[in-house]
Amino acid sequence: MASRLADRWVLITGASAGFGAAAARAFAAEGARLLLGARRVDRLEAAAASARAAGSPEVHFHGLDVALTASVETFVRWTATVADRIDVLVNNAGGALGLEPVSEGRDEDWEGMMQSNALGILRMVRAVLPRMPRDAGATILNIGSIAARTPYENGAAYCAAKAAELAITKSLRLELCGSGIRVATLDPGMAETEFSVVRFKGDEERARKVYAGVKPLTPEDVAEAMVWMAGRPAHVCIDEMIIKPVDQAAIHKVHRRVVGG
Ligand code: NDP
Ligand code: 8X3
Repeated sequence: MASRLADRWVLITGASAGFGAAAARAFAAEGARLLLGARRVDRLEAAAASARAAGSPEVHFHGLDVALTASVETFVRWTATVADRIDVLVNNAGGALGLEPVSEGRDEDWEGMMQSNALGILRMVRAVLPRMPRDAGATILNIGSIAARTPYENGAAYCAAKAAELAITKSLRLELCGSGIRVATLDPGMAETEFSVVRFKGDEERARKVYAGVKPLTPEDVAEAMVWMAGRPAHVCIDEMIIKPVDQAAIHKVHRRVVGG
């Protein structure tokens, strides 16, 4: 049976790395057509090439900074030059900046996290909604985090930004009830991507320690869940999915194997 996602137009934000780049490959393998956005255009070019190799009939990419309204509007206007509609919007762009107590927090980190993880979703949805078909299985899929549900010390601003993502998702589902557009959140736990390198501002050794002795989720694990959620029959909405590694029973309860043991 042909995939329900075949020939659908799927827009993925933050497609230059991690979950977003893996999602591009996974939707491509279903035969979806892709619109990819992120700030690093050279990395988008590589992600687009991988997606074409994975089977997408059509892949386009364009620079996008979801923290800037003008950039979002330019991006969505550009989509109209290559695609007649947007069937699936994956709001994946985001991440964490810093891991400090509030007493030592930096305004630019707090503002950056709110911009990308929360306000970016509002901007993308506002711009894309006029281009989404009604009653045809259109999907808005927001990427949250278990951090939205269990706040942790030194993560106040990131946890708050992801809690905002969850609230935005729930409000949107109410606003769009009757439109036929489904609204979902996928909330991962620990996954090894560039997330920790970005959080620790390029300190790769510190980033590696986050995953020491653990078998974290891979970007492909998360992308597989995205494809499944967006590929349900048009009348079905998977409102929320939490996906964690088996080694992470809860945000603070991570089993670490002794290295070499
Ligand atoms: P990565 O750092 O590997 O990827 C983040 C992506 O977001 C990059 O493509 C980056 O592209 C993009 N991005 C960041 N800021 C912006 C912006 N302002 N405008 C456009 N694109 C932006 O991390 P992940 O793949 O892990 O993260 C993807 C999402 O998953 C994030 O929302 C993150 O919070 C969430 N998440 C991650 C978890 C993890 O453990 N890895 C767990 C739970 C949730 P560029 O820099 O080129 O703009
Ligand atoms: C990323 C997972 O636990 O680092 O959202 O916040 S965590």
